[in-house]
Amino acid sequence: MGLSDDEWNHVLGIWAKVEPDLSAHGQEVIIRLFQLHPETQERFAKFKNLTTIDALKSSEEVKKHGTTVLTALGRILKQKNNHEQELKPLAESHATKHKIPVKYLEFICEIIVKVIAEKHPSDFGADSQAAMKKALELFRNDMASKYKEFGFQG
Ligand code: ZNH
Repeated sequence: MGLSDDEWNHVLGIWAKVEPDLSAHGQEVIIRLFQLHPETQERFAKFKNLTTIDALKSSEEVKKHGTTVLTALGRILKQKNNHEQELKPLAESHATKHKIPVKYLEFICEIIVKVIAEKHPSDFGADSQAAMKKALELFRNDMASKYKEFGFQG
């Protein structure tokens, strides 16, 4: 089920507040993902050496990856569900190369909502949060169905 115009306005409105500081948001999301779900860090050959919270926090590579992830996600959200072109290459790499289970996408989406809520308490009210959760659910569902097209059960 899609989002209404009003819901998309909420999603893109809060995203406009996230964008000016995308790398700090991205860094926080990645670090929290690794802290809460250590098995996710094992998927990254390039982050295996970062074994302490201080190492994660001071890593420019982590920051850079966080920016990459949120930039891609922002591009997808801005398509308001007409995201086939943006989603397909991402689904392909995550299905065939990185092999990232849908469960891990759930983890990161939940963390994204929490990080935005903490950083923007007065701009991310209940309606916006609900709209963002719905948009991320659409994203995950479409990733999951594309995964299957690429032969990955997720
Ligand atoms: Zn991911 C990579 C996005 C989630 C893991 N990613 C990546 C990139 C991007 C992204 C854009 C680059 C390009 C390619 O494709 O490769 N992600 C993203 C997004 C999301 C994600 C948007 C959601 C939201 N990932 C994820 C998760 C995980 C991952 C959850 C795990 C757990 N990724 C990954 C890896 C990689 C990537 C491993 C590779 C890295 C390097 O560089 O090495």
